[in-house]
Amino acid sequence: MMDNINNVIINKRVVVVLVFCGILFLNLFSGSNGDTVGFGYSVRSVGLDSSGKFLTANLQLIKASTILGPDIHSLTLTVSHDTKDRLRIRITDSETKRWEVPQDIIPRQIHHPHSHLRHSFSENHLSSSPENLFPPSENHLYSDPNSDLLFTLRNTTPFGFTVSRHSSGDVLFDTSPANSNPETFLIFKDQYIQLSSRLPKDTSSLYGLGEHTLSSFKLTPGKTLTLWNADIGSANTDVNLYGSHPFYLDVRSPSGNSHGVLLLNSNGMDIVYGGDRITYKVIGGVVDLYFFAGSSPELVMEQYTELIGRPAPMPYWSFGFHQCRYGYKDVSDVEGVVANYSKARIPLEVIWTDIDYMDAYKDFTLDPINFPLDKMKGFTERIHQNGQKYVLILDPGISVNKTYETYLRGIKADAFIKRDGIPYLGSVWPGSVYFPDFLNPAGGTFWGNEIKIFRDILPFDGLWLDMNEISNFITSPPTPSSKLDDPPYKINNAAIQRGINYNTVPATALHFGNITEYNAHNLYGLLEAKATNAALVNVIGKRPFILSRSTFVGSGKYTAHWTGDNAATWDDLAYTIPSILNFGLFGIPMVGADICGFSRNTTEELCRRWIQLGAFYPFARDHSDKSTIRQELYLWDSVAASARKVLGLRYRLLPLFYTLIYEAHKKGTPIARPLFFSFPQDTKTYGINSQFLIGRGILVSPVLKSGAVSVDAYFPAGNWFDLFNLSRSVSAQSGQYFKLDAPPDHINVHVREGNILALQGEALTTKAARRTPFQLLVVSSSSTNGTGEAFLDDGEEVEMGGEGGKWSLVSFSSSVQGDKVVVESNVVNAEFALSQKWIIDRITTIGLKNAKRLKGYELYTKSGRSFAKHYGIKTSFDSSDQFSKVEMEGLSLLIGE
Ligand code: MIG
Repeated sequence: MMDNINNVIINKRVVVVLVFCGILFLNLFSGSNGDTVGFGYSVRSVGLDSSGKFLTANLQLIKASTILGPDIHSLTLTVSHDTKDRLRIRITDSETKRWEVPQDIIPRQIHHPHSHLRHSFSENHLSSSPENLFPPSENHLYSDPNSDLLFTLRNTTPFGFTVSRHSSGDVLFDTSPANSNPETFLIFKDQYIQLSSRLPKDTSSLYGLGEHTLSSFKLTPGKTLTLWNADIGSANTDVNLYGSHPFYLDVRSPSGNSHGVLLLNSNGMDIVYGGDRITYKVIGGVVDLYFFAGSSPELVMEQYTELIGRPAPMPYWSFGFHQCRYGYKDVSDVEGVVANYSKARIPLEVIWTDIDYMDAYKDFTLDPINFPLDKMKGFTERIHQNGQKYVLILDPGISVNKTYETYLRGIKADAFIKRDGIPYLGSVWPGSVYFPDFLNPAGGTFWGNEIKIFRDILPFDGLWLDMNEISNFITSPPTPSSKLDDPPYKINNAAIQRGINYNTVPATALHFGNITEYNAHNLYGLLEAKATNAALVNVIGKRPFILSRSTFVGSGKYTAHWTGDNAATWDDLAYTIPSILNFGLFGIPMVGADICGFSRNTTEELCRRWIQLGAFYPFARDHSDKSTIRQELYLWDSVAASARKVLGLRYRLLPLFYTLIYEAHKKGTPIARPLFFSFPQDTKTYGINSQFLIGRGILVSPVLKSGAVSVDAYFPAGNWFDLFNLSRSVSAQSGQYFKLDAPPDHINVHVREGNILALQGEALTTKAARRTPFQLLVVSSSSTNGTGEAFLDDGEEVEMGGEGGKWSLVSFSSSVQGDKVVVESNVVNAEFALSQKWIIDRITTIGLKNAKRLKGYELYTKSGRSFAKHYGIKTSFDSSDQFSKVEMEGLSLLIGE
């Protein structure tokens, strides 16, 4: 009986929802005169531009529609093979210049919209026999002999194209109109652009398109992913958050061939992902699509960051452990935290202050009572004496206050965003504020100057940029005469089609050069980070460390990122893995989530599991909200003990983390990587959300559930060794799940055969850790040769691995030759490493198969055969596991040799 009643109620709900959807559909796609949102375009003429490099075509509107505004009648399509791995497709208004991401933000080739056609084909010719559009030889115009990407003009009426992979024939992107469904047509209006592609549902796995908190790293069908930078806590799943990254990685099974797709557009958009289709619905700008050929995920990242900018190098110290909290009361509160870390023997590298330090929340000021200058000076001095660092927060809003010098200088420089000819008045923590306009050169200069003045007073080491979406406590009413504040297509802002002006600077506000906030909104955080980065190079003269909440395509060139306001829940703990992996794909490899959770009260168990995982985030910071209980790691004995253990391993791995940011800076490869980066042909890795790799071969398998003391962890084929206890191993014949013990104090971290790690010793600061000898861990493999690298420099020179810089790169390799394991090293720029006198004092070789005993060893250097008499070398041989381990201690091999 009860069941029946429930059924009836549920059925009723379903009916109501369906009717509602029907109404929405009618409203959107059929106006009063029965027309639809659009009818698409037909191809008029095709040919090469005057330079002979671009394919260009003219597209004419088939029939006008008025829904979501009038259509643009004539479009120009340009296709170019920018590099052998990058294909670009651009579509814009043939007559009128439209907004695009400025060239100085992301430099790229100019596609002239009005280029002359060298060859052109008559309209009749086109529509009568589209297959024979080009004589076979001319067909090559769409391809490039060096490129694996192929553009095909597929349909002429309505227009549609495909991008395919030459080598495999795989269709990567297919905009052919389907079943006269207007949802699949190209629509191009001033404030609504629609582009839709078919996807092979069963063989394509998509990742990216952020920023969102999602429970699954692999995008799941049936989602609308909205991109509009907003101050929405990341504890909220599936909604637009602080940053916009219209980039996805598509991994095709079973080959593992991967490609990337970027829609370079800064306007607000909804991206509807249906599994078998992806549809962009954008409220401005142009279609500027980039395809990155891969075909490995790593190569996609290299190609993507070649366009958008390689990730910034990070100072060595930024890989230490960070502690922050919103609500530190005063200087002695903060100093107490630092002292307690030291007392508990838990590594603490960086201490942060949130907006509490400011005088009435004004940037570049100090609270005269709780954070007075003299005490802050003493505090930073002691911090620096300990070898520690100090980072503070800045919000973009400048308090409107005639006694505030920063404000007065900003007014004088005319540095603020305007509306109706005067600075736009927002409201944030200090009350009324103006926002610096970073599109205005004067805005950047003003900001940099304020940073300089403040840094001259207080020697902070890095800057934290919050609220830069821009977050605003008020929503200004729309300007009635403008369609910008309230555009015809409502993106799904905050999942409820909140207007785009909601709690931000209104779309009709103006930046320098009359650029509207409507167009530039999503760029603000990127521009603030860029200006701040330049300021820090100028003021400190060392490699900058910046942490920004809001990001856009290319932000990684200037800043690190944290995932914002998560909550202290087990679900939030799990979401941090997809979020961090996504930022790796966005070219922002230095990323972390607030360890132990930001909002809500954490618990001892959650905080313990969180530091176990967080110790392996590229950026590791404990941070919490003002209204929550304190959560510094020393507060619970079990958390403290776990922290010592896992941060101990992190600090031993510092040379690896640092080498990975070097690799990221040179090639765009993320630090924290999805398993498929190293195992693209293992399709079972495509759906993994709860494990990740550090670099190529370290697998982190955390506990993400309350009460759990074991973990079901997936291991791609190979032999894997517990990094805490080198003699515990997991052997996966093919990829398979293992149930591993995960007692309360333990996280499973394994290294795969074929890796060579240069480790250093544990210490309480990175500076102290860098003074310890190196230890080489060779994870021998009978099936693959081993490799490993260590990048070495002083950790803070502005350039990383630049020309004329003081750095060394050591490459290790190992191979099994008969009954020998041969380990070799090669050094580029040895001078720097030699000058530091860094030595390797121990070589541990694990993973030896069928070894009965160690017979001996020989040591050679490049200068010739020299049985360097390393007296006192202690060797030990251990065969207790299925594998054997050999240890050589007491060495003093120069790592630079
Ligand atoms: O309105 O500065 O995400 O990390 O502690 C909240 C106070 C402003 C939001 C940040 C958070 C920070 C907090 N900020």
